[in-house]
Amino acid sequence: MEGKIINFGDVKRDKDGFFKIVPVPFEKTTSYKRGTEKGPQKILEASTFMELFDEEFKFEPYREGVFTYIPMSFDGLNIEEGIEKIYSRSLEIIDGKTFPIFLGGEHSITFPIVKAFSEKFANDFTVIQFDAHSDLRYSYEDTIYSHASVMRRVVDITNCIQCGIRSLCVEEYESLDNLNTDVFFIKDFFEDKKGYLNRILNEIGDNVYITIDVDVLDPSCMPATGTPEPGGVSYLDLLNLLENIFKERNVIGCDIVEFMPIENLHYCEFTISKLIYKIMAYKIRYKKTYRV
Ligand SMILES: [Mn+2]
Repeated sequence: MEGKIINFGDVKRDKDGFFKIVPVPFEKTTSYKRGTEKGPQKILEASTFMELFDEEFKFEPYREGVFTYIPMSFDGLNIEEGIEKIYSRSLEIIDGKTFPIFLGGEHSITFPIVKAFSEKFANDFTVIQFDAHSDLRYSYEDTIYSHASVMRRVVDITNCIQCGIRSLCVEEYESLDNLNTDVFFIKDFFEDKKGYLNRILNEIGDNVYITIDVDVLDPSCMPATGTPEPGGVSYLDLLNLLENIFKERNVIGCDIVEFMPIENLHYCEFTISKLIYKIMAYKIRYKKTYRV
């Protein structure tokens, strides 16, 4: 484990807090470059410099209570053992009353987390993925638990909507008709942003889990990721989609993955830290006005 334990936002660590921040610095299958294991610590460090007042909603989201877990350790574990550890830890954390936010690490962590949610929520939820890549390969580099095949595992558990997609291989494209998922390509977003949101809302159930691969953002605002793809959404585009999803549905938890810090490019960790705080603000702002 690296560094000292920081509570997100540098507020009092509240074990009964509504928000559970779970650092999962798992990195065993990244393809091009390494460094996502340092993501959670950098995000937590940046969060200590954030203003805690949300100027848009005029409240302080942290007042619902924040508890950041000690980062999980994967030393000496192989891929399968790491996945199993994330699954059993998630089962302990998910209680249906608090709101967990998992910080990757690589995208592989989403499968064991969703598997744990499926036990608690009896598969009665949709997974919305924000990502440049569809991650639907059956396996990649000799493992079915690769970050590049994570959604292929997830679509076997529950139905999915994939947003922001602009990179996939022919095998993935040809499999789309047979899989429990809908891919919404990025081009459709830039042609009609409102229509894109409505398509998402039309296809999702009452309960939603959100997985955000930071490479859904355009590399101009988020270069700090292992496999960046040009032509992504802006920070404000992403916030707008998220806000409307929180407004219209019951979001049960989320993860933010594939952040790979770049030395001396600290705006990236500040961007993600603020993104997480806005998610907390949306959850509080809308949870009392909409309930399934
Ligand atoms: Mn991706």
